[in-house]
Amino acid sequence: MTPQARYDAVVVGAGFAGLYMLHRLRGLGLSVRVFETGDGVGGTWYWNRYPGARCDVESMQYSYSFSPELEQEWEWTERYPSQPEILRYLEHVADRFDLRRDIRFGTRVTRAAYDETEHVWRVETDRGDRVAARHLVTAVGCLSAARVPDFPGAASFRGPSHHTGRWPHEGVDLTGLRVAVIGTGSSGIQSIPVIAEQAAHVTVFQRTPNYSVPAWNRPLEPEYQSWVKANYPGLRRAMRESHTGLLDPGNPGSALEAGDEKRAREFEARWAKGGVTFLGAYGDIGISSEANEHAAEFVRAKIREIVADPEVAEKLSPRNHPLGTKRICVDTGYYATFNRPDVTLVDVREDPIVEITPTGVRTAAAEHPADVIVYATGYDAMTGPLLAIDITGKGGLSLRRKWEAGPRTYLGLMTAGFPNLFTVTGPGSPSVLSNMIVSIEQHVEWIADCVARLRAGGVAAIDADPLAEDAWMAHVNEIAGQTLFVRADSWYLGANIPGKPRVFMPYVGGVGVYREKCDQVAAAGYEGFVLSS
Ligand code: NA7
Repeated sequence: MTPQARYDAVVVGAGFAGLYMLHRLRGLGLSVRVFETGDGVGGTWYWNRYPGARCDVESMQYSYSFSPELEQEWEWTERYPSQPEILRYLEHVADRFDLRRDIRFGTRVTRAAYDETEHVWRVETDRGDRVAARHLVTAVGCLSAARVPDFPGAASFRGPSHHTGRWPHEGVDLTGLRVAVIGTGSSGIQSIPVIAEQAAHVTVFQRTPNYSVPAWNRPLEPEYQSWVKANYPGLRRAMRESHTGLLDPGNPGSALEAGDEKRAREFEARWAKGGVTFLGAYGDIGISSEANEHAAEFVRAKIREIVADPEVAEKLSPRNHPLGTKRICVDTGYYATFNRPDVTLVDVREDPIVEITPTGVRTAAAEHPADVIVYATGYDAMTGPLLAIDITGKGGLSLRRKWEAGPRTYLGLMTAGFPNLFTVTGPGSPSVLSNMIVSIEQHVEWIADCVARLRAGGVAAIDADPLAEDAWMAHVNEIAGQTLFVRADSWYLGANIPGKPRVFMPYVGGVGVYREKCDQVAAAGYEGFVLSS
């Protein structure tokens, strides 16, 4: 038997989080092994190669801040970065910081078990690796467990079918084909206009219409890029202290107190600017149904303005959830695409999908022929990628068991009973409600500092105190309950996965407030954690 390789730390995943985690831990002089399922770096941006894939956070804000040199040398080309550009950026980062030599690609971690006698994690992979490490960091992404619904007959379909998050690397030529797209979240909304340009016909199967705001994407103005680069330190600080990790601080005023005219002006200005900061028009949009309805109706009016057929416009108009309670989408020509004669919208609440046939999609009312099916059907968000690994902590406690009724963490960083296991942007942290890069950097830096202090102090293990975890979970739930978020059947709540517990997973308190809390905990000698030598 070969002796088990030993590392100071194992990191799972080589996306934005895993790459930076590796860099920081290596900077502390630790031996680190990263395991990555993909054959290259990039995580989300390695997998999501569907037509039109683009980030909805602006380029100048969707980048690492840890290296001023990197920040200055990288040139973004568009207001919103496309998937290929983000992937190029991450490949550059991997090369620049010589990260690849510690990453094992094409390797999925299948199991991780905590060995209490030695205070190490024993990690296994699908390639037969057996390694041990004092610290285990999951950097597995929040939207990486792709989900294809279990439609009857799906296997009988004769043509190719692709989930947007598992798009073939060589691309898919849709020229002249009939394409069925199922799902109208961000991935559907971004890809449908691009697919429609190529395909002979597109049939869009929509279960829930979403609110979408124009991106007004364009080449990045060189003057703007230079200005941001010259002012990065202050701008990054503002992002870290903000609510969402974005530069737009949002208007704290009330939509209810603003008169009709002022409100319309504010919404128009934000629509004209484009992007997710539409949500920041008024401070009460996220908490008052009445305030929210003003913003929602503004978007519906825009849909009616853009879409020529009033019946189609009505079908595209979201009415069953408040604006922003499912992730708001940012599009390029989405609504206008439905004015094309070769694009058909099917409302599957009215006319449900019955089965996939060898030649298309059959709904209760009709057969929709298709040569290709695109599943833009989303992810088992946040917990999916973690629970895909068989993780067992102290006393053989399995994470799947512990989280049966929903994820439980202290600060979204650790879960009691699983010592030395850290989760980057895990449930219970701002994570998907924020600019992910800001949240990733904050977690990575907190974890690296923690590991350094534990090692310096001869501490063998850190674990969350169950009481601190209970209190944190109560707080996470309480503040989510004060918002409209809990009113939508969203993936934030696990509602898109049949049987998944309905628990609001991310922390809505804001990245600035959250960072302060994490820093206070560390400054107080890791309050709420149990340290053992
Ligand atoms: P999303 O946002 O989860 O969207 C998935 C879409 O697929 C959504 O419209 C779903 O409708 C639809 N869906 C899921 N299951 C079905 C079935 N069974 N039948 C019909 N339609 C279905 O995933 P995306 O990939 O678009 O975006 C993920 C995130 O990436 C996004 O939020 C950004 O953060 C970036 P539903 O709304 O559940 O009724």
